[in-house]
Amino acid sequence: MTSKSCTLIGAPVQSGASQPGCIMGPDAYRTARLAETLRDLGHEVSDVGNVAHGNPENITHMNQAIHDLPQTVAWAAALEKAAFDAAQTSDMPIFLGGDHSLSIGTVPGISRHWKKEGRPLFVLWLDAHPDFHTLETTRSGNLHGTPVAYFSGLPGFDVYPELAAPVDPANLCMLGIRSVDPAENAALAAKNVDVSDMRAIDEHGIAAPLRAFLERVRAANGALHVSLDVDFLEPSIAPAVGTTVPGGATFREAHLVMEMLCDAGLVTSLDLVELNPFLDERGRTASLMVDLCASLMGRKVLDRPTKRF
Ligand code: NNH
Ligand code: MN
Ligand code: MN
Ligand code: MN
Repeated sequence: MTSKSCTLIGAPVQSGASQPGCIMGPDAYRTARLAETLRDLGHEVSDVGNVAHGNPENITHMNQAIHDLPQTVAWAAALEKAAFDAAQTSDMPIFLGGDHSLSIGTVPGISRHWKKEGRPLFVLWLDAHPDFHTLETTRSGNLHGTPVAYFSGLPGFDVYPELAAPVDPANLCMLGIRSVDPAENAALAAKNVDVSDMRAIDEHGIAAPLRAFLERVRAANGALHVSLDVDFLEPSIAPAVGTTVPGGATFREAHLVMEMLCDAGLVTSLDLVELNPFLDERGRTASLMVDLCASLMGRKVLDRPTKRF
């Protein structure tokens, strides 16, 4: 792949998850040598450090289950700006999470940039969960369950920042889904979202739905944001996540997705989310996420280095 300018942006968000630990995510990726790995592939990499948020405002919502709303909204505002700014200057902003509530900021910032450039944004959501709750429907109150409903323009998000450029639900593709709450299921059906759950992937393979989606992105001259949740992966290969669900993507399925994305050359930004290093085993999940990133950015199977640790 041609050399890209990559910007690493730390987003140590954990207010959207039920248990602490994602705050350590960005430094785990640094420790696992993400920047050096991308440089070895010929890319120009700058690590701009971690984003910080402003003072949280006193925001409330009538759904009493919701927790940490003010802090999550403060993160969203800061990350929306960081994402918009990074997209002006970088071929490939890469957000180092942090729980998935960081996408409440990153995707809207990226989509504001592409609206200005006159290109539609498409989003590939690699996750066990669709994260399609509204503030009314979430029962857990964990706001990492809400980003896709919000940036797709569903109603009921008045307390989140105003969206400059909602993502058309027709421009979404979800792969790996296997834990869906009833209200999410109804909303996904109502918006006709392209969801390939694990049962469909078992039957048809992971390449077929991805290939069809990439053809749609290309036909529309779209930009493509990829949001990779650690729990997309089978827990036995990726234990460092608070919400493991059995039956996830295998090592090869996950690498194949990244290799096909690399070949398509359409990806313009990336979230790496939900890594909880407190739950990891000797850094293996962080290292796997770095290796998946390497496949996305041009490493071929035959170029994989022999592991020395
Ligand atoms: N749907 C569940 C909830 O709203 C799970 C969300 N958890 C995630 N999402 N890890 O990716 O709480
Ligand atoms: Mn909390
Ligand atoms: Mn998620
Ligand atoms: Mn998930």
